[in-house]
This record gives sequence, structure tokens and C-alpha cells, in this order.
Amino acid sequence: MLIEKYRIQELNDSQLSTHKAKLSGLTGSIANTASVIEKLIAFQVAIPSWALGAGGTRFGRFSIGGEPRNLEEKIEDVGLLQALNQSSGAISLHIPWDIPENATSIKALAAQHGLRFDAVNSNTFQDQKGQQHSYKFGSLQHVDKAVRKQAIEHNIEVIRQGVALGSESLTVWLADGSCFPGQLNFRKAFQNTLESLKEIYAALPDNWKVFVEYKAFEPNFYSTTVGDWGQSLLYASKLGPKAYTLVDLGHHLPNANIEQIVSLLLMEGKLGGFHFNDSKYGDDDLTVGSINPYQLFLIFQELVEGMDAKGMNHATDLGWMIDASHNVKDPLEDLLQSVEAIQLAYAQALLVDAKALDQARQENDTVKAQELLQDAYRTDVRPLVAEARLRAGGALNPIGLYRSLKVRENLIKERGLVTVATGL
Ligand code: LRH
Ligand code: MN
Ligand code: MN
Repeated sequence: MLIEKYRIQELNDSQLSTHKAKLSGLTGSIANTASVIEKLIAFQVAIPSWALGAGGTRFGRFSIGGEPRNLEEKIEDVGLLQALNQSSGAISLHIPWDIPENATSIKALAAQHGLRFDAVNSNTFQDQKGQQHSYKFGSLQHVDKAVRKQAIEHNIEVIRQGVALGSESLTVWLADGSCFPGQLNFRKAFQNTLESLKEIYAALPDNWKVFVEYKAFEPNFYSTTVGDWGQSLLYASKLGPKAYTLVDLGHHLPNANIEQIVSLLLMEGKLGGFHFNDSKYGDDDLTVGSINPYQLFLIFQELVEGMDAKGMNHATDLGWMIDASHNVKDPLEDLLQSVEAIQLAYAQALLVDAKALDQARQENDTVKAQELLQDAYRTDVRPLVAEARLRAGGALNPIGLYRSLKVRENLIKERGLVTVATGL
């Protein structure tokens, strides 16, 4: 299914006067709205190929119908998101859940939808059919060199496929760790993992980055070999300048101060990018901003402040990606909500009066500092985000248009009601 430009235009026209009235309220009271809108237009968030079908838990999976059945259809779905919001201009593949058999035609299809390929993800947390060695006891950390070698070769193959698609980064998330005390020698597991990562690092093209993603627990419940940002930073530092830490918001222990982690990683030049989602308990992979939007804003406040201090380009110098998936929402609606939540937090962070905040800190004026942050956070910036979409050629109200065009119903007609997307 394709969304034609005139359908977007029609709905936008019918909502234009209400939108403009809301927007002028903001532009009248805030000085930097023009630059906020420009920055929003430039800001793109990559969509993970595995979030396009209904997710599942180990207790069940409930198909939404019309889910993409292959890589081509996944690209078409991200194309739909991009047509609606003009902020989802990239797709991130997970190999071998995705198998780009013919890179040239896959690349051409993505280009037709205005999409590029973001980080490619390797998978050594599951055994694949026909695979010689099992990852039951880990992959890059494994006590057996032959298992490590198999996992290294898989990562190098993923880089090769990514190069063919025009990707420029590899994300490595490892399930490696242990379930019980005594199972693992922590130092040997770390050293094996580091040696393995070094071989993968050596295979990176010059313009590539590798992102080392950490996660506190699951599937291992006693120790994880890349369990937190400290461990990830150790690997990234030992590997070299192309290696960075990737922060998945759901991968922390409860109440972790993620904004402080982000600030220090940025300071060290080792923050590579994000997997955005939200969570109440663990790695819940809920819609971004659905549980704790204030935390998301505080993270963006650190990002804006830290990136500006280093003269970094907000849109291009970090990897921005969503990693969300669950059982109950239409995945495309969920992704539209997630992208918007990210844009809202970013726009609010751009409203923070950085000079005044610095001054308040200098004077130990805690009350003032909180007021400054919350002034920005409590500003309804939805008209700014909508205006950015409008100027970029997207829909003022993407979910409204998605529903009025009956996109899901059409996808079900095209692809069927009982569909099983590949992936988690
Ligand atoms: C692990 C993770 C990682 C995987 C994805 C499917 O929990 O966040 O990024 O690649 O989920
Ligand atoms: Mn992730
Ligand atoms: Mn995760």
C-alpha cells in the first residue's frame, strides 16, 4: 500500500487553521521556535525491522494481521511511516531475521521510499538452523574457541551485508553471561569477549562504527558479560575509536539515572547511539514516552547540552533508533507514537534556557534550576512538531490519517489476517 501525497494534503488542509492558531500561540511566546522547527525537520529516527509485527512474550503472541512477511514488506511499512511523519527515514536490519538476498534491489526499494539503512544488528543469541555450534553457553565469551569463531564470522558476515546496503554501523548485543554463581569465570568471559570483539572490529570498514549494547539481565539472570555502561565503555575504550556504547533505555536496573550515564558517555566521546523505548519493570520495550516521558526529556536535555558543548550535529552524530515491540497495539501506530514522543522530548530540551540554567547552578539555586527544566517540559510543543512534519511534507496528524485511510485494514487485505513476521 502507498499513501498518495494528495491524501496527506487533503487532511492537512482540513486541519490547517486550527493548527496555525495553536502554533501562533507558541511562536508568539517563545523566541527560538524557528530553529527548533528546523532541527526537528533534520532529525530522523531509525525503525527496527523487528518492531513491524506484533511482538510476543514467551507466554504468547497475538497477530494483528497484515504484518510484513518479508524484508520487502518491512521496507514498505517503514515507507508508510516515513510518508506520514517524514521523520522515519531509516530502517535497521537484524540478521538473519532479515535476509537481504539481493542487496541491489533491496537498496533500490528502500530508496524509492526515501529510506536508508541504519545500523545492522547481529544475532548470536539464538541458534539458527544448520548452525554447527550452539550458543547455549554464550557466543563471543564461549569457553570453546570454535564457538567464538563461529560468532565472530557471523558478525563479519553481517558487516559484509551491511556494506552492500550502505549501512555504516554494526550493533552487537550479546546475551552472553551466566545463570548461576560459579558457572563462569568473569575475567575469562570478559577477555574472551574482548578478543572476539577485536576480530570483529578489525573487519570494520574505515567509515564504520561498532556499537556495544549493554543490558543488565535476561536471558541470563546471574551475570551478563556486557551488563552495564561501565562494562560496555571498557570494551569500547579497549577496542578503539570506532567503538562506542549504545544505550537501550530498557536495559538498566530500576531507577537507574540514565541521563547521568548519557552525560558522561558523551563527555568521554563514547556515546554511540540509542535504542529508545520505555519500561516500568525491565526490558519491557514499551512505546517511547508511554511510562516516563519526564525521564526522556531529561535525557534529551543532557544530549542537547552535551552535544552543543562539543559542537556535535544533533541529527547525524549519534545513532537514533527505536527498539520497541509488544503484544497489544498496532505496531505501526505504536511506532508513530514513539517517533513523536522522541520529537517532543527533543523539542522541549531545545527550549531549555541553557544560560539561565548554568547561572542557577553556579548560584546553587536548586529551585530555579528545577523551574527552568520544568518550564520547558511543561510547554505543549505538539504544534512545533506538527509544523515540522507539515513543512517536510508529512501529515499534521499521522495516526489520524493512518486510521482514516484504513491502512491496517488494507494491509490485512493484501497480506492476510494470520501473519507471522520474522523476528522476536
Ligand atoms: C536485547 C535487544 C537488542 C536486540 C533486540 C532484539 O534485549 O534490545 O537490541 O538486538 O533486543
Ligand atoms: Mn536494544
Ligand atoms: Mn532489549
